[in-house]
Amino acid sequence: PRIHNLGFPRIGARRELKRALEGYWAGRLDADELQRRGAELRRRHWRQQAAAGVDPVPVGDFSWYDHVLDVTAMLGVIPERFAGNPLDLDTRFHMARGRAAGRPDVAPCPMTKWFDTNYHYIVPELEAASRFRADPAPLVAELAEARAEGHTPKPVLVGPLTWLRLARPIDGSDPLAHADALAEAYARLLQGLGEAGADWVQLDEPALATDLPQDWWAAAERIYDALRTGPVRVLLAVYFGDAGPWQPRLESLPVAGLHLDGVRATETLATALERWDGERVLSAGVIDGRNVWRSDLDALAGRLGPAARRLGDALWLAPSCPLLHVPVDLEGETRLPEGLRPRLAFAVQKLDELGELARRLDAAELPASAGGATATTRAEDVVFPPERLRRRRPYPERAPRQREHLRLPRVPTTTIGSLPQTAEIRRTRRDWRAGRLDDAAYETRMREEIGQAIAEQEALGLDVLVHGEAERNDMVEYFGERLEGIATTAGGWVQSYGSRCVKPPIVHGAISRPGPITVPWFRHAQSLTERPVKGMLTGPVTILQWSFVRTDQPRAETARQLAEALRAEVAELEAAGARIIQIDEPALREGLPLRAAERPDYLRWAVDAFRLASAGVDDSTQIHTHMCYSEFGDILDAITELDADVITIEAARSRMALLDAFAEHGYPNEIGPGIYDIHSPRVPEQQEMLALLEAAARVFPLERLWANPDCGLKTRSWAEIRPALANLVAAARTLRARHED
Ligand code: THG
Ligand code: ZN
Repeated sequence: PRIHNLGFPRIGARRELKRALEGYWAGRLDADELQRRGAELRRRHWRQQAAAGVDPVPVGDFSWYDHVLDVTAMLGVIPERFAGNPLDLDTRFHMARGRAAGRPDVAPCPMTKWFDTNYHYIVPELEAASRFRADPAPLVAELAEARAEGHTPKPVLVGPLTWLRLARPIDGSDPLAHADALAEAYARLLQGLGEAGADWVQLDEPALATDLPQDWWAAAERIYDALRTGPVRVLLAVYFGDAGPWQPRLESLPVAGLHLDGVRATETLATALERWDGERVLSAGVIDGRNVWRSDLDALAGRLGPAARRLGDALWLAPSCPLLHVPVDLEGETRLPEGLRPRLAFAVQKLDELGELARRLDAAELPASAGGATATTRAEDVVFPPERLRRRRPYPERAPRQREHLRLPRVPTTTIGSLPQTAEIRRTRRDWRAGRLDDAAYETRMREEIGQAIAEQEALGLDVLVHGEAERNDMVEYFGERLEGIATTAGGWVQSYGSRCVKPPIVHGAISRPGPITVPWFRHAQSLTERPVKGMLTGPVTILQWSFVRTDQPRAETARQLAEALRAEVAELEAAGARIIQIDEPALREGLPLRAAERPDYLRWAVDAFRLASAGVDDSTQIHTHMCYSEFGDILDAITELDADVITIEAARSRMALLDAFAEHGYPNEIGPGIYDIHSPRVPEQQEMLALLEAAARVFPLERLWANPDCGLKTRSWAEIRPALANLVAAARTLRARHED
């Protein structure tokens, strides 16, 4: 068999792309230097892949900001407010980050999650009047680069169906009306790539692995039919699942090659391997592109042996999906726990595995038996003891006890948890990690930061305070570093969006809590004020969702173990005097399976995990949760079932549209719809926030309403948040006075 790769991480093993981008945006690097550094990364990545035996190599997986945006630009679909050449790099940066040539106030295109990953793409904006002007020039240039380096390049593009499915019709028009024009535009792109010497072109169609309505399938058939006569061979890549009931329809699309996800859809690939006739290429995605574990090559060789002998070079081996979602290289990870490293494979190691697998198959070194280590228990078997999932009394009976305990005004003011991470705080943490600052000095500095944070909040007149989270980098990494059974890496960066990356922790064993995590910081903060300070935790589902997790047990079991550890932390916070404990679950929504049929099961154990973490407290202790980046409409039942006393949500941007959903559905407990959009440097006026509060007060009684920003304040500066929070406090006070009775 041949081996190929659907896509390599673009960020660079040392985040070279991030450095280059941020240097360019800050004006420290000129466009030539930026281009030089990008070319250097591409060259290095092609060499690394070729060294592993990958042939052809992917081209077009590199992107300056987002590969969906690159295709949008090559299709020439750019919103009017960004008038400019869509193929100019700066135009793409403007679309991604806001601003337009000479105009600082132009809103960026929306950004949202790429399927069920932590990667964010720039949403194409489409209108009835949109027209395509296809030009593959940027990709053609990279193609030439790869050829000059002696590689056989395989251009990679987000496929037409997926692009159209992800596009947002801003005028409410039907995106399918563009299907034929889009097919023509893609045909033109393929034509250009063929003329530039491409043999194969990979079209990525993960949308075919979601619940796709019948008319969309009809469109897929029309579009691929229109592409069949072009000069290039199309490799259609479906990943993150299979086509479900439409799998036969997928397999009969007129393409020269088909890639299937053998990790998420193992059975579907097995069936295809059995009956593939060898006239078309079958790409078997057998190495997990969504996780960091080494593969069981013996088992894979066993599974693939017969098809490999029969199909020869019509069988291609690949990772299950592009390697965008895993870190680049294990090299340099020297501080992992004993015995973990040999179990891990990052992108470079995954390609080595593919090479090794191909060698074994070619040498017919087939093991007698096959069978990899997969989970032996199922999610249904994971037991969340029911008696530990319920607060003692229902919310209406808890609320008066909490009121008694907390003595807060109506519509209390608070913030979500994090306060500005100043350059000073970052430097302190860096110095401590590098050993330039000892533990005692670090702790002293952080306690000073907490002291300042408490004083600032008291001066602003906030009712419920936070310690500010100066000691935390990424919240998930922070908890990962402090729990047993979870490892964190030195440089295992994965792109989240643009130049922004995260280092997902690796859950490799049984999770336990060796000692208190947040309690000493809380205790210090609460000792400085009479007002309640919130204990601040990240929830079990979010830690799970933003980590690499074990595959030898169900995700539900990992969530349960996380919840037990957090429950112990909650108990200790309460014992230390916390009257309010917030457990954030921003990733609850994104954990939803791509297929509707699998969602109820997920929601059941996700809700149970939150309740296991939170329900152990006294009825007078108030549990808060916070969610953002989400459209909550379809999970309102689950949100209600969390039974948090208070939920704070992102709402300011949508001008409280979200409230309608809550109003319609009904939400029985307390709610803090964000009235200050923290994603913008703008300082909202008191009147503006008051209007949002009044809108909320029409839906919720004042007794169940809170006033707070949309999200944490760590990305903002004190100069921005001081006046904004002062206005927020004033707005709440005005509201209270107006509604005195
Ligand atoms: N943590 C984790 N996942 C996330 C978020 C998070 N996924 C969704 C959303 N938030 C993604 N948003 C961001 C926002 C900022 C950054 C990363 C993801 C970010 N990262 C720093 C950077 O790239 O410079 C590195 C952070 C660090 O030093 O640890 O700013 O909040 N897990
Ligand atoms: Zn948030």
